Amino acid sequence: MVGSAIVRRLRKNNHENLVFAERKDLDLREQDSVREFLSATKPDLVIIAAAKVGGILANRDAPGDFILENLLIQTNLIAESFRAGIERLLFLGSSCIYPKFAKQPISEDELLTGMLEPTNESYAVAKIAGLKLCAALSQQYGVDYRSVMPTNLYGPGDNFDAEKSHVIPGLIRRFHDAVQQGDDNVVVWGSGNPRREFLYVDDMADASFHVLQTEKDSFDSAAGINRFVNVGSGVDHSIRELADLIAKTTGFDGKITWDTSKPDGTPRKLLDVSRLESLEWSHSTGLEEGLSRTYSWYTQEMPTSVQANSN
Ligand code: GFB
Repeated sequence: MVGSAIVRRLRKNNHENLVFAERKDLDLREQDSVREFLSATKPDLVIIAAAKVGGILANRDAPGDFILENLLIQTNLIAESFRAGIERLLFLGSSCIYPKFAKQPISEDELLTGMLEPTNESYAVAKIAGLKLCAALSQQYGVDYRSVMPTNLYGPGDNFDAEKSHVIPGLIRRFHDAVQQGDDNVVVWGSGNPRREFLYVDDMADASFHVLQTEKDSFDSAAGINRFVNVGSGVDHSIRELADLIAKTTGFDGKITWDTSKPDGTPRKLLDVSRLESLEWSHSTGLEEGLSRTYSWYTQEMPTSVQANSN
């Protein structure tokens, strides 16, 4: 989802000289394959949008896969870029790097100040290692490896699996199916009380592009020693509010039942985006508009075979 959005954004600026690898063509978990790919394509700049991602249940149930695959993907790309003499790199992390009870809104200085949320500790540890690796290589060897920490992302190209996905695609899928099948009840996980900040994926791509365009001195003075900035909208919503908005977007007017046997996860995750604002970037797509665009994509462009099989 994010990689495709970044490619769209780069093409909008007439950057046609792009090389990218899709999962079927290059296994980023294989160090030799990554080395061969970089040596054959010789990029000036590497953007790491690839990761093993999933929603709260996928993370909770497969901690081994989440830590192992993410460490392999990012370490192979960062280490092999460094070995190949590539001076510039952008690593995409996640707002789950912060402590479960971080002070809200969460500033970059909250990193490593407390215990992580247990449901996504493996993923978070991998992402922390990735940003630290970029920062340490930059500090020691003078390369320019930057990181961005996005809040919860959504949009076209997302994974709409009913169980393993994040909350927005999971609920779009379930509410849409209920409307199609004439069901008057949809089950939503948890208590409805957790609060999350959501960012439309094309805004994330725009922010990534903006961070890459920023002069090194300006980036360094905003991002500090760990060389990363938060990317978010600065606005959060309860899951209850989100479920109501998705019901409205999909035309569902039945009942919502809360399954409190499912985990809530972090109580609140709202990023402090003042560092990015100091670099003169802010988001442009509000949640209602982003949901409506995502739902249009889901109903019009996502192949029906995938819609039918993605559970
Ligand atoms: O999107 P989600 O899985 O992300 O869940 P996290 C957000 C909240 O929505 C949780 C609730 O409180 C869920 O219990 N929720 C309600 C649902 N219904 C659903 C549903 O049908 N599907 C899902 N997925 N949630 C993930 C991390 O945490 O966020 C990842 O596990 C990553 O590692 C990602 O960082 C951005 O914010 O809880």
